Amino acid sequence: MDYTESQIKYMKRALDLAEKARGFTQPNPLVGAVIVKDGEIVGEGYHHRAGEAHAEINAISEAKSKAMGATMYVTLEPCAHYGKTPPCANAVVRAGIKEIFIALEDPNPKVNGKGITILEEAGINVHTGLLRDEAIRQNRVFLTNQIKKRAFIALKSAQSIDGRIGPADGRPLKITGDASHYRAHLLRRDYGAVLCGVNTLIKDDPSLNIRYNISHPENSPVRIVIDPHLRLPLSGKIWHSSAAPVLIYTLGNVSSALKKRIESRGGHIVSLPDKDGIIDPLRIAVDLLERNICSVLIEGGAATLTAFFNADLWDEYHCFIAPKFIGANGITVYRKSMENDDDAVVLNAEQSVEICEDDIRIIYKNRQGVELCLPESSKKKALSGKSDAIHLVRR
Ligand code: AOF
Ligand code: ZN
Repeated sequence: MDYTESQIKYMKRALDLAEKARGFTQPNPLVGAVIVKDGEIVGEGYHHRAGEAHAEINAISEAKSKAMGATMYVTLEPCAHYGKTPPCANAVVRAGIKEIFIALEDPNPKVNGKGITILEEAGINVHTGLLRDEAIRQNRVFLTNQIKKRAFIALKSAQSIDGRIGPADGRPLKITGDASHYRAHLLRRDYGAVLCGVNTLIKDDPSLNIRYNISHPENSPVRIVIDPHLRLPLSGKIWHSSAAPVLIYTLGNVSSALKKRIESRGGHIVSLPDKDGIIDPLRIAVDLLERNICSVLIEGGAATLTAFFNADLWDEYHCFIAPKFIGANGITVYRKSMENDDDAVVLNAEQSVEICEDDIRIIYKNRQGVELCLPESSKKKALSGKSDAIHLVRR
């Protein structure tokens, strides 16, 4: 279907409204709604946080009786279930909406087309797919949680132009500049947790918090360490800042004395089973979602990033590149050796290449993204392998 400029404009407005609540709605999606009558917006709303009213309800309460005979633009299929709030699809029918544009179907099994059926059976003219790709991108965390039943995983590295994240002896070295550093802290705000491996914790002594006064006081990301043999020092910076809880994934049993010492510092230990000598990244990703941590930013080091690349357990990769060579004896981001040509890990560039003063940031996305699990129209586009920006690597 071809959409008019004003239809696109109203759906963009709905997406912008939804965006206002970023960081506050999890585990729920970001949703925005706009009601238009005689070429004028008569009601707008968005979902502010989990447990509160859904977007459509907020828009309908603003439009009041003007919703009768009007058109609604909503970024996600109206829900069909009694959850923390009653079904939006019924409220849309009751309000007298005559036509509705929906950007994306809701894959939540409680909804999954049932909302659209309610609207159609009530005689509403329903169109789905307007700005669908934008809606998929906006709700990639929610979609990953619903479809893949695990936390959304973003990887991040700061590296030299020759792909090194540090010198051979492992001593910390500032690779990227201040602008990238600031950008990386902004990035942390978008995730439910920030994670690193124990080697990075020992070598770099990170706080894993958000600095520059840019955090939302209510939702600092949980700090997570993967530490199979509980080697983490009990004196590091991570224990000094009380920004957010510290979660430690380890293997096997933990002595009760050590457990007590960690817990007395505010840490929480989660033991997971061994898989080929490491903690299975998938178990971590599933466990995170079970704890209502819907997304995680994994910041290194090389062993941790490689484990997630190898398990193909990542959704997005933020690669900051500084204009420096560190040299052939530096540590590479990806540690596995290639045995034959097919072993190459191939990434798709996504959206944009951002300049951070002297550095650049490229966002890559996994070729097996959630788009592939969604209905036919978006599937075709995803399979074509094209992205909106520069396609850096092609097979
Ligand atoms: C909508 N509009 O604004 C949102 C929807 O626990 P509840 O009752 O808030 O339901 C949460 C589920 O409802 C969530 O998993 C998703 O499927 C849908 N969210 N639906 O029509 C909204 N936030
Ligand atoms: Zn709803």
